[in-house]
Amino acid sequence: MKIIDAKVFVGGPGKNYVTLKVMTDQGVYGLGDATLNNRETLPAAYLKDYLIPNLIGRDPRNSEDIWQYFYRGAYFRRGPIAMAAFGAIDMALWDIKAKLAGMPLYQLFGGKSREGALVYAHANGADLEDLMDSIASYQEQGYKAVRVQCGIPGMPTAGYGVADKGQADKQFITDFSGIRPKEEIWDADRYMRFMPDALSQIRERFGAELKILHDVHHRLLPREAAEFAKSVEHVGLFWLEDPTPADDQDALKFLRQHSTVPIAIGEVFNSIWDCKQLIENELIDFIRVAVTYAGGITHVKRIVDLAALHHVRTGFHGAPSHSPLCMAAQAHLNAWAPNFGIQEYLTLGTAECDALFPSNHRMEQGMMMVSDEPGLGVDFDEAEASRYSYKPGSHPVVRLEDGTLWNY
Ligand code: CS2
Ligand code: MG
Repeated sequence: MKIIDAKVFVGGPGKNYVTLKVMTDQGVYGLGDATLNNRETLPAAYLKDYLIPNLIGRDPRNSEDIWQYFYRGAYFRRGPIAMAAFGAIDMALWDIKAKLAGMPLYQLFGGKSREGALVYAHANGADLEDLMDSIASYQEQGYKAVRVQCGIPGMPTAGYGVADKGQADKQFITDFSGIRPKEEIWDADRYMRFMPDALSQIRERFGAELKILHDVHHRLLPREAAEFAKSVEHVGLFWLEDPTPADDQDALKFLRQHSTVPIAIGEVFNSIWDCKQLIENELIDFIRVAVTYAGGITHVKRIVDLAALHHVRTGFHGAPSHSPLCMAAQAHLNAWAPNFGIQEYLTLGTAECDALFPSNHRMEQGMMMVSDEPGLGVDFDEAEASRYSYKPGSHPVVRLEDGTLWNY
C-alpha cells in the first residue's frame, strides 16, 4: 500500500484551518490538522515544500516510522511549526489505519473507558454580573464544568478571555483586522485584589456541584501565583490554568509548596520534553497539550502514558481555533485514556463548520460523545473548502501600564 498524493487546504469559517488530505493507491484517504493559530501559513508551507514530497510513495500503515523519519530527519528538534506539520501527517495516517481496520480510532488504543467525555465551556463577562449570566446560560445548556473569566475593575483593557459588556456569547478567536496585534494592559495588583473574591461569589451563587475552572494565561510571577492559588483554595476550583508562563518549570515547585489547588499547564507545549519535568516531579495535575501542536497522536499518546504514571490527568486544549479534526483525535484519546480528566470544548456546532467537516461527534448534556464511524470519524468537504481562503490575523500582545511587554 502506498501514499500517492497529499493536499493542504487553508481556510474556514472565521478561522484559518490547515487541513491535510493524504490519498492512497487503495482509495482510502486520511485527514489531519496542522492549524497553528495565528501562524497558519507556516506549517502549511512546511507540509507542501518538504514533508509531502517525502511522504509520497511510503506505506501509510507505518505511522511510527514516518513520524520518526520526519522528527529525527529534521535534525533541529521540536518547535510548534514542525510539530503541527508532523501532527497533521500523523493524524491522517491513524485515520487511514483505523479506516482500514473498519474501526473507530479509539478501538486501536484499547477501546472505550467511558461513554462520554466531560467538557468545559468558556463563560466570561466584562463584569461579575455579565459573568454570572454567562455561567447560568451554560448551566442551562447542561454544562457541568465552566471556565470563568472576568473583566477586572480599573484595568484599562478587558483582560484575557473577556468580551465587551453584553457580548459574552461571542466566541474568542483571532482578531482578523490585520497582521499587527492589538495591545492589552495587564495589572497583577488589581487582578489579585478582585479575582479571588469574584471566584468566591461564583461558588456561593452556583453551589458545590458546578466545576469551576479559571485561566490566568501565564500572567503572574511565581510568588504572585502562589499567593493567588492560596487565596482561592476555599473555592474548590477544578483547576487553575497557566498561573505562570512555565518556561521556568522549577518555579512551579514554589507554588506547590504553598497550595493544593489543582494546576493545569501545557497548551503552549509541543513535545514530551517540554512537560517531562512537570509531570515527573508531579508539579501539575492536568496536562493541556493539543494533538495538533504536540506532534499528533503518536507523540501525544506518549505524553498521556507518562502522565498516567504520575497521577496527571488529561485536559486537552480545545480553544475556538482548534479544527474539528484535532478535536476528533482528542475525542478518541479521551474515550480511551485511563487518566482522562476533562476536555476544553468550543469548536463544533456552527452550521458552516459542520458543513466543512461533517461528523457524528456530538455533545450531550455537557459530555462529548465520540463517533463510532471508522477512522477519526470526520470528513472534509472540498467544495465547501473552496469558499474559504487565508485571512491574516493575530493574537493581542500585552503590556504593563508603563509599557513593559508582558505575556499574552
Ligand atoms: C486559551 C486559548 O483555550 C485556552 O485556554 O488559553 O484561548 C489561547 O489563548 C489560544 O489558544 C491561543 O491561540
Ligand atoms: Mg488557556
